[in-house]
Amino acid sequence: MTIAFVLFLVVVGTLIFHIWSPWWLTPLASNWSGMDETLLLTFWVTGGVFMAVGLFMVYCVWRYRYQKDRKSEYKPEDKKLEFHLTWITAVGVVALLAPGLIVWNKFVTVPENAVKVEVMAYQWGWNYRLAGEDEILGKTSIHNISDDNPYGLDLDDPNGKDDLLVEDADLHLQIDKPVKVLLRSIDVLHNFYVPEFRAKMDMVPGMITFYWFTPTKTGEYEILCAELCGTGHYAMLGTVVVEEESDYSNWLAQQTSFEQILAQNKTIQLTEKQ
Ligand SMILES: [Cu+2]
Repeated sequence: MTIAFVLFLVVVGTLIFHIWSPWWLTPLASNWSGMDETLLLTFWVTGGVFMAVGLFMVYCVWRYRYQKDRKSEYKPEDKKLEFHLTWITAVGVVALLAPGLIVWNKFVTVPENAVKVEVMAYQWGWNYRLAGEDEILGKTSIHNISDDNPYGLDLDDPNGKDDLLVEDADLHLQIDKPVKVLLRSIDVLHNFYVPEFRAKMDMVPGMITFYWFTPTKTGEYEILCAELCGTGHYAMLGTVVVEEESDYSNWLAQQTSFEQILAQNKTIQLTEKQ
């Protein structure tokens, strides 16, 4: 009886803790309410199964407790029960997976009007590249990466000349404008994660991965690296500032283009030679 009671407390206690838990989702600041819905559905399915299995165990411990003149029965198979359990499990697994696949498909189907922002991860920080006035990001290649050209921009591609290179952990975005985030890494695996946007994806050296979202609330949001990437991983932080168009334009005007950086480097080299 005591064991049944303790088991019952564990089941009910877990439920109460889950409902009143202080560790709940941060307020949503993007269009991805679908992520929250799939997450809640997962909680319902796994929570329902947890309650059912837990309470069934409580029942069994109580109902079939030891009694001197009672004999146990050997029943290795039950076709009907197995049939039902297989179907219930199948429905549960489909409920867990199907909505996620639908949301994932939307997550990587980028709308045409999305602004392209490249995120360049390194041990241990974030840099960004935005398209200049031509709204086209210049071509890059890992073979071009050097101290003078940390993004590996193609010097022969005219589209890259006006690209804005943000060598800072702060990224500004305009509210209600869809963004396509192009993810690159210069060294090891990283993961660009902003909890409020419900968006994250691995960044793989030599590859460009991507997703999109629309920021829907102004404010400052913390960027976390969500892939263990070395001893400085915990400190690989940054900030996304979502702001109105005028503030965003002001920030954009302060950024330096690739062309300007090339010119600066040339002057430095020339003065060093003299
Ligand atoms: Cu990292």
